[in-house]
Amino acid sequence: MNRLNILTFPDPRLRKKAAAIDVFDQKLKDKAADMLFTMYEDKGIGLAATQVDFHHRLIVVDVSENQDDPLYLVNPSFVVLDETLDGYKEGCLSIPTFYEEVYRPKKIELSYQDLDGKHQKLIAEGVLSVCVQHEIDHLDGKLMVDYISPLKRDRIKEKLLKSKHVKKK
Ligand code: GNR
Ligand code: NI
Repeated sequence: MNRLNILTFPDPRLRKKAAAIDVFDQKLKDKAADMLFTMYEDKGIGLAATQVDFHHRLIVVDVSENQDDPLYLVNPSFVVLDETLDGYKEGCLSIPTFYEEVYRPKKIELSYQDLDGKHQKLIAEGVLSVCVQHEIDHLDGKLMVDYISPLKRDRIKEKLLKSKHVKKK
């Protein structure tokens, strides 16, 4: 298993739109395993392929208490079942040390494929719903700071550019 490098805001590669996956081979499973390993190492509850510079529609999530119940989502999409907006103080491994309140629909029905290409559905609420919506945003090049004011977003950008978290080229 390999630890993957996580891109940090404002890296332009975080703005790329990920492509659909249509080959379900061992390479895909290896990438998913590397992503899960990286996510656990960094104490995250979700990780989108975009964050590790792999621009294909793959997400790993684990919202379980003991981080022993991973979910692999390929080509995920959702419909909103309860459009009530719930606020949640979100963090992002690509925006280290910043936490911002984001409002998202409360309940969704998620459709996705598993690592064997089999179609699956899942109803999500609470932190799973929050996390999956946050991850699908990543696949579309969207970040949680896009939901806050441009002024606040620019302040976060400037701070991260000056901080040790951002790898200089
Ligand atoms: O680890 C993470 N925690 C988190 C907390 C609240 C809302 C969303 C998240 S996802 C984040 C990991 C990450 O950056 N995934 O893209
Ligand atoms: Ni994130």
